[in-house]
Amino acid sequence: MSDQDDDIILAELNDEDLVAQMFDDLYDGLKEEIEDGVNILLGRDWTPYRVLTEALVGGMTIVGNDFRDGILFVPEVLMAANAMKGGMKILKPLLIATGAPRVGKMVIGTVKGDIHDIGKNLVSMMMEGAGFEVVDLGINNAVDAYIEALIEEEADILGMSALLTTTMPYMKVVIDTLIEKGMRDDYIVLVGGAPLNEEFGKAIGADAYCRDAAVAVETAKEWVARKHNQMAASA
Ligand code: B1M
Repeated sequence: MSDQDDDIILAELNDEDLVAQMFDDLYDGLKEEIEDGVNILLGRDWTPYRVLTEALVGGMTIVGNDFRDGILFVPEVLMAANAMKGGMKILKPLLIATGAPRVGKMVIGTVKGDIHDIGKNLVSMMMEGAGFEVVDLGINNAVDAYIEALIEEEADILGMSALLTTTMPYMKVVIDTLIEKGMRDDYIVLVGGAPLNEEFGKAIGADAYCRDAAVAVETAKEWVARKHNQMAASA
């Protein structure tokens, strides 16, 4: 960090400059600065959702692009991810504290072989904020972990996340196992992650592919309502 950066007082920056500085701080993996920035924006009446999407996800997109282009490497990206998690930790209770009634329960996890969890965590937070109960299985989940949790938790929704082209096919293994066990129709299956698309979601037999966390919430609400209507019609 340069001497000039040392002199920057985040609270004295206007919103636009503060967000730009937060992009730099996220890029540099400066967790404390990110936490300060989040608190300052919240103090300026930014909604938690706006802070999350504009300041944190915006910054992470730059990190992602430079990782892709070989400008950043794994250790730097880990530092950025750690800084992002610091910010998300502050926002989580605020996103959840909406007082929304419980609308359904989701078991979510990143698939076997994959340790990316930022997007999944974001989906969990947004789902909780929208009134869903979320059981987060973490990363690197084999099929048995999903199935045990679905049964034990009496969940309505299975959410799976994958960020690697090498791990996304594992989602089909999970769905095929649900079919083999005669359990597929008991759950709404939603999938997401940067390398996926609508076509892939359909091909593996998921109910829907969710482009981002906001779409995951809307899709989950839609499918839960649809399921309730079907149950009411057949009663
Ligand atoms: Co990794 N990584 N990484 N990485 N990493 C990617 C995914 C990559 C695209 C970067 C790149 O080259 N260009 C690339 C994958 C290439 C490919 O498969 N085609 C890649 C690679 C190659 C790797 C390693 C193999 C690198 C190596 O070791 N040589 C390695 C793999 C380790 C493993 O998993 N076995 C690896 C490791 C890592 C870190 C550990 C350093 C770190 C992860 C830290 C962590 O998650 N705790 C990391 C990171 C941070 C990334 C990038 C830069 C950012 C991912 C991220 O957090 N995005 C990523 C580049 C990129 O995506 N552009 C990259 C922000 C997040 C908010 O977005 O996760 O897309 P995203 O989630 C979104 C949506 O996709 C959707 O909603 C979310 C919120 O809006 N969504 C869902 C996601 N899951 C959902 C589930 C749902 C619904 C919606 O269920 C209902």
